[in-house]
Amino acid sequence: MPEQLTHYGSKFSGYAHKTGIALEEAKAQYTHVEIDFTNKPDWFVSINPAGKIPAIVYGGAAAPADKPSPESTKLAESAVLLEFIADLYPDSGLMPSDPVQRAKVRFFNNTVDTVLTPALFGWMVGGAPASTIVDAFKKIQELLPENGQFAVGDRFTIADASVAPLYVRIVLLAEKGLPGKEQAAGVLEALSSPELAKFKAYGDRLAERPSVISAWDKEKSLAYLTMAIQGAKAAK
Ligand SMILES: N[C@@H](CCC(=O)N[C@@H](CS)C(=O)NCC(=O)O)C(=O)O
Repeated sequence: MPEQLTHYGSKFSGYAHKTGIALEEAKAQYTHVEIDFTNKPDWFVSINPAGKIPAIVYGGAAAPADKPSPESTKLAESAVLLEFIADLYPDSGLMPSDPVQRAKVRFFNNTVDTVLTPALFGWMVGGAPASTIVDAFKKIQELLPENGQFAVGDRFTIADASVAPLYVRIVLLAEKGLPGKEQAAGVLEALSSPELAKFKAYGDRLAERPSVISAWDKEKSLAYLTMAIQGAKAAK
């Protein structure tokens, strides 16, 4: 039986969206502490010295969010936390038990982190063209199994929790015509083409998942991302 778990996240952070989804999928018992990462409380560095969300405080006696029990363990980094949540709840299927499937989950997540994430930032604030995102989508699509609804088969895993926050944000930004009309239109056009049909069906399936919907605040995310895009444009 897992011990007490406190999740420090934000409903408008893409990284914390990943861990929020995993906790919901695991049906974990946990306390969510909302941290505005654009204006963090001073005490938060005692939870994660790097000052970043998501973070998890695990174990020890129940205590206030800003003064966790000395017996608790403080953990950070979304990739680490996704595996930790899967380890705490092995029956959730968030991490398969088969070694080959486990390697596939990790390879999928590595592709999300090294290909799709930089593509999103380049497209969103760096002026990169739509093809940057489209090429990254194609690389993810190549990893999808021939049969199966999710990243590595028929069960939702932390691979799906990892890519979903990026997919929903890219679609949202593209639908709103951000970061630029041409960049947005190119992504939407590619998503409605047969070439990306399999990836789009997969992404849309994730977007409809209750865990994916409940672990973010779409309006706040849009406001934050719009501000980030405008800030980057003003700095040029
Ligand atoms: N590599 C980290 C990145 C986390 C991250 O950058 N979080 C942002 C919010 S989306 C944050 O906390 N930023 C505040 C800061 O850097 O001070 C992870 O995967 O958890």
